[in-house]
Amino acid sequence: MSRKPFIAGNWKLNNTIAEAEELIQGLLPRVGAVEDVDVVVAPSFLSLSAVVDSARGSAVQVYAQNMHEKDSGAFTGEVSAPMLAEIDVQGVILGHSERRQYFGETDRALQLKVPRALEAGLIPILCVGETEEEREQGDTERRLRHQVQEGLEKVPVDQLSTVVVAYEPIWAIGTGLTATPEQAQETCGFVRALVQGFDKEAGNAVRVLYGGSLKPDNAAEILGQPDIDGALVGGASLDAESFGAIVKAAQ
Ligand code: G2H
Repeated sequence: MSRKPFIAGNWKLNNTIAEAEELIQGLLPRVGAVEDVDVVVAPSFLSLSAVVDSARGSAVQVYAQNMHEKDSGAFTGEVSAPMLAEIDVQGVILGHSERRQYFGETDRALQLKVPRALEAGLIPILCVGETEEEREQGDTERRLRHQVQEGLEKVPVDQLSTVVVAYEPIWAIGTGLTATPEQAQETCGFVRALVQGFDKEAGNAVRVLYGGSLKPDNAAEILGQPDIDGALVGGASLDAESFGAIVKAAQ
């Protein structure tokens, strides 16, 4: 099964609108015409419109970093799927470990967010991953099973392979530590098997990404693993040259 590689830059809480504009302008000559890889950037909410406008007509897709599971209501400070779709955002990162860790994002909320994103025409990137303690205690598979099963439980079978799943070992995020290619392959293969447990064909087709301190110098080895279809890139996505090099490594 050949799956289209997928490289997403998660800009996290970085870049003013002016800085986001500058970054996308630096990226477009490098990756704006790439057709054989899905290239995604995820700026902060405030920069989304500006980046969508700059990227229009290019191959770069613009995603949000989060959304609420409800379309509207008394949820101060939140943004909904239809609001993102209205400004031509194409997808959304959901359940990033920083949202789970610092903002109390739960598997239960994700169970609602993932199908809601799909209904609004957004491609969800469902993030899963274990802590260092969970890995040391041999608890990685139990944790991932729970996250994948809750996150995908309410997704219609015919839409399962539209979801992108990002495996991000929490101990490797922004720490400079990277899973070895063997560790990353083994765990991404396990994530794929979990999706195959819902539906064999969807599991074969679903894109599984690796995330956690991915850089140009370790990208080729990690992206060369059979069950790794791309990457969710944080720090290295803030530099146009580095992100361009990672996209190239995926081609
Ligand atoms: C993991 C990753 C992108 P970084 O959070 O989501 O960030 O590459 O900085 O570890």
